[in-house]
Amino acid sequence: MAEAEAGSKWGGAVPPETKLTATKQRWAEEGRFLTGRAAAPATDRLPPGQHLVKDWPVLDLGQQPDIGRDRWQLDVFGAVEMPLVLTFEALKRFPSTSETSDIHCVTSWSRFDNRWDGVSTRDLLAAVEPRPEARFVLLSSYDGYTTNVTLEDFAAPDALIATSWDGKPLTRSHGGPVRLVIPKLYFWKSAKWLKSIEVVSVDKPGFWEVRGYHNHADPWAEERYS
Ligand SMILES: Nc1nc2c(c(=O)[nH]1)N[C@H]1C(S)=C(S)[C@@H](COP(=O)(O)O)O[C@H]1N2
Ligand SMILES: [Mo]
Repeated sequence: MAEAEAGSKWGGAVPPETKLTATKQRWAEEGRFLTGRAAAPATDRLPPGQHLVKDWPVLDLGQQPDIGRDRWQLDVFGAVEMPLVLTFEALKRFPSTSETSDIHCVTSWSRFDNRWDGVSTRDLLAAVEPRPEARFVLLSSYDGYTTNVTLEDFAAPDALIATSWDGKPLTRSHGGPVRLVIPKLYFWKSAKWLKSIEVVSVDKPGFWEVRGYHNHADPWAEERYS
């Protein structure tokens, strides 16, 4: 009703296609990095087809928006009782949480033991109060990037709206001042330069999801491509 009439703010401008974008889309078509192996035993920290790196690669669409903390805002809206527009200051008034987790990127690198500080997605959801019909979450970023997750995955106990990594403010190249982190999914679901969170009843694929990437993205099930 009102929500549908207002239309979705999610989507917005489509980011430009880059060489990397085209390459990654081709990998999806070719099934690149698929091992066909069963998921590793739960004791193994490295999901199938992944290799460990010690550095931290930067991956994005080639546009790194310069959003200072003073200008950054997060719009939380959709199927919620209490929509919010949060400034960085307002975000900081939420209880802070710290999580150490592993990164698994679909391009086959994994990085262990990343310490994130920020606000738990559960605490944010508790503040906006999702309505009974809420089932999915659409993320939009300041570079025009979008991605989609289920409300359940968004609310994973170790998922957070991160403002720092390894005890230091999140750098611009890694999505600062604020990014999403959902450790249980491939890293493309962890939107950098987070701009809005739309809670919805009907799912809608994001930037990579419409380019052949899996809608769910569980690294342990090798959900790389659709
Ligand atoms: N806003 C935005 N978020 C994004 C992306 C992007 O292009 N734009 N790329 C995704 C992909 S594909 C990956 S692997 C990770 C990379 O995060 P990093 O550069 O901090 O390693 O960010 C994800 N989040
Ligand atoms: Mo990625």
